[in-house]
Amino acid sequence: MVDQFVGTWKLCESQGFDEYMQCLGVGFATRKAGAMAKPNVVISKNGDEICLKTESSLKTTELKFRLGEEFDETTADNRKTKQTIITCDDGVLTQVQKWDGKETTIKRELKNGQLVVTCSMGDVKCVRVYDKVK
Ligand code: A9M
Repeated sequence: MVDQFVGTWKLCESQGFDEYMQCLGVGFATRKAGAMAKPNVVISKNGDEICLKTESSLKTTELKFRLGEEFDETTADNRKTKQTIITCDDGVLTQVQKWDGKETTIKRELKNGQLVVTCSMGDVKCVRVYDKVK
């Protein structure tokens, strides 16, 4: 059920983000900018189209997608992914990104009223927690 994710969320905790960005291949300066950013994530729905907007003073990205339908994506660190797919099962929104023969998974789920985002690539795991602001 995607409806539970709809709202505006603000980053409040982040663990392992620098290591995860290194694993993605993000350079030093961009990693420092990424570490400083305290983004808001705005999730909305229009029919079966979902919009996931990540807003920060440094950069804003917006994804519009339908569950289970592949799309190409340009990420905040400028990777050009092919056939990104986002599915929702058992209350977990799972995004799989593929680029240059690499793959990462971003899972979003609600725990105790917070949005918990777990990014994994190989053995590297990053957890980012967002509080609901509205
Ligand atoms: C997340 O909290 C985790 C998504 C992980 C995306 C990793 C992309 C690397 C970011 C590179 C930083 C670029 C500098 C601009 C700062 C913009 C802040 C964006 C950080 C995500 C929940 C949000 O869906 N995703």
